[in-house]
Amino acid sequence: MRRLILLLALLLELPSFSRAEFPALVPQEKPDYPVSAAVARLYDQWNPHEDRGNELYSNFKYTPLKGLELTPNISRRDPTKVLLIDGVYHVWYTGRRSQSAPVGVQDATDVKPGTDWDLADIWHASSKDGWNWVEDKEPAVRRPPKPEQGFRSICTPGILVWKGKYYLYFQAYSPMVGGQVWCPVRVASADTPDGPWRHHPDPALVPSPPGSWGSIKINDPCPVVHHGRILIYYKGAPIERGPEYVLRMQGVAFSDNPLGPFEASKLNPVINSGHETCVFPFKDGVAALVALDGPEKNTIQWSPDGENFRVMSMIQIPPIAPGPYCPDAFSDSGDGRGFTWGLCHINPDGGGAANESILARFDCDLSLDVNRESFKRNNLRFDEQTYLQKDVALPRFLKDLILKEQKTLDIETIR
Ligand code: AAL
Repeated sequence: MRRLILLLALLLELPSFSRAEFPALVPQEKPDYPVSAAVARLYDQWNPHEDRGNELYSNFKYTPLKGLELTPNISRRDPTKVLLIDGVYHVWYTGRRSQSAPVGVQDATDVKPGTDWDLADIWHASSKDGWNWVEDKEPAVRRPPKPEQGFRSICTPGILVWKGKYYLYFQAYSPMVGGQVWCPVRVASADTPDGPWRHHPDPALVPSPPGSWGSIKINDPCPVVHHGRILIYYKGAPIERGPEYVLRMQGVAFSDNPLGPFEASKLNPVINSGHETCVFPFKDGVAALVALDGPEKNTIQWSPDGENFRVMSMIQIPPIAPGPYCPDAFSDSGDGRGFTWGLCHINPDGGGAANESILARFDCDLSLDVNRESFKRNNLRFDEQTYLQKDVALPRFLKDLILKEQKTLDIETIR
């Protein structure tokens, strides 16, 4: 009898032994037996099928634009979202045509730009196919006359279509660009994508109160429409600088009038990382591509209400300053479909504020309407040139420092 009871007990135990090994066929539901913290995260935070099953994960593949190639002393950067109106694609961007390349903020003059986005206007280009582009002969929106805010440079536009009219929001600098200078966002409007554009006298967004996170600059205005309201996302910067202060975070402001006033979210900043903004409707919420800076750099995030975001994926080589072609950015359908391509900028010599930029096209799969397996891949690997390029290869001064520290840091493995 005792033997029988023991055998029964063993048999009852058996299933739990077999359950204890995590199966090769990944369970769709979170297992109800104990799992490690990492496996729990696969279900609680990620997706049991990793990035393959994640609509907000993608790689990005780049193509130079025909018609907007690099030309000395001409810079094009920070494109808006791309619109498709009556069969023609439209984009607006920071355009600089100056006598010289940027010379740095200290040496800037009335005709020599300090940074890549100094002495700039808002330019417009159009395309029939999204690959070949034609730039207008003149800027779409010119700097306003002195002493109006923005007489030195207007740059980094964001486009909104609202009730059949077009609105461009942009950074407005006067007198200087670069460093800790006052930068509100101005707005110009037009009845058609080809203009003419009218400057509105009042700023659409101004920096936040002294002592707060965005007290000197509001950058990268990025409008979307969600739940009947206009939301403008932006990067803020405080006047104070130093390791204890906010470097780069993003906030949002709401209005039902494109000319404002916009009311800043009480929860700002709503994104703790990122550099240029890129926000788009996704399902019934709002998604953001967050790149370059901060602890959540190079992620895609999603929020049901536009104010409370969570990380949905981690991405590699994200587009810089992306302006996606996102047809439902302003339709407020409650069912945002995402996007498959857009424009971004590249610094041909690797970056920095004093270098010229070109616009480029990126393709991806951040769309609910396609399934492009090659864009869902992991394990991207790069060639020798990538690792040994400027800014990635170890520079001489760091090698000297490392050699000095090596004397005390590299101690015997076995002592
Ligand atoms: C960009 C944007 C803003 C910054 C500068 C010009 O890529 O983040 O516009 O001010 O760089």
